[in-house]
Amino acid sequence: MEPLVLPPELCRRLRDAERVVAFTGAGVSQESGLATFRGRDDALWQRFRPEELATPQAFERHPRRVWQWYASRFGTASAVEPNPAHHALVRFADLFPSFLLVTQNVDGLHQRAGSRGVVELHGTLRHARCHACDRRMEMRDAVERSPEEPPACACGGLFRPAVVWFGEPLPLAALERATTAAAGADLLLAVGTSATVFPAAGLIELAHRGGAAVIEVNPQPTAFSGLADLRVTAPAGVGLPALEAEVRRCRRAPS
Ligand code: BV8
Ligand code: ZN
Repeated sequence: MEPLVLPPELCRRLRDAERVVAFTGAGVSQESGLATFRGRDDALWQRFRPEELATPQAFERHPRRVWQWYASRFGTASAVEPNPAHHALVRFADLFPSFLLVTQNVDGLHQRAGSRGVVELHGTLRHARCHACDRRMEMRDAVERSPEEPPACACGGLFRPAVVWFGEPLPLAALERATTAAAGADLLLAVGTSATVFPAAGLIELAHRGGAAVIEVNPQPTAFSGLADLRVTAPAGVGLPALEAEVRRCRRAPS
């Protein structure tokens, strides 16, 4: 990737930035070997339509099929490692007085890389929860106990992955935390997201309207590329370390 050169104005804004939000999607885990949802030809949704699998209706109609898809995704996510993009985001947290990592991903790789206080807008594959009574258990135990079909809960309901499906509300506390941080941010990094799923994707516009500088790290353009102050058109595992070097250079600059 050609060396990143930040326009002086952006360098100044990075130097003075205090409140930073990183907003990530499936693209940040792509270099770990996890398929994304859209874009690439190995995208998950190419093989399955979201309506078929990532909805409560799909689970109620085909519990075994939906459970097996998530059990397999849990296995895959457990078998891969965080990549340089995840590790760069851990280091970003030390560059600014206030840093919040908000992810749409359910793979837990940010936490495994060492990121703390991660806001998971779309839930997590690490846990299963009862579709009827919300009781929780570790996904590892649930899949071990019942790889082929959703385990039954003592209440008679079925366990499902603790992710947010289409048509389901996002966890209120997570959404409020992310919304407040984005609205008050000086800088928002949008990394590896097609920004097509709402209300999560609305965070980018919200930050921009609140006066934040927006930097997009994505090899492809997205619907929000037009409002980005900088586009790093590279894989996140390459683009984020390069951006980190530039941020360090700008923040050493005399204020
Ligand atoms: C809800 C969890 C209402 C499960 C997922 C407006 C407002 C509110 C809702 C809507 C609205 N318009 C439409 C809706 C409905 C819907 C929606 O947004 N639909 C879309 C398809 C139009 N939203 C919902 O249903 C949400 N719920 O609003 O409920 C409500 C309120 C009250 C009461 C009842 C109901 C729930 C949405 C959550 C769905 N769950 N996932 C699971 O993971 O299986 S969504 C799924 O898509 C994942 O979470 C994923 O993260 C997310 C977004 O995808 P991305 O992460 O961006 O990934 P994608 O593959 O799309 O893009 C990857 C990008 O990376 C690409 O741009 C690619 O170029 C780039 N890339 C590739 N390689 C790299 C890279 N970048 C960097 N480096 C690389 N190496
Ligand atoms: Zn139950």
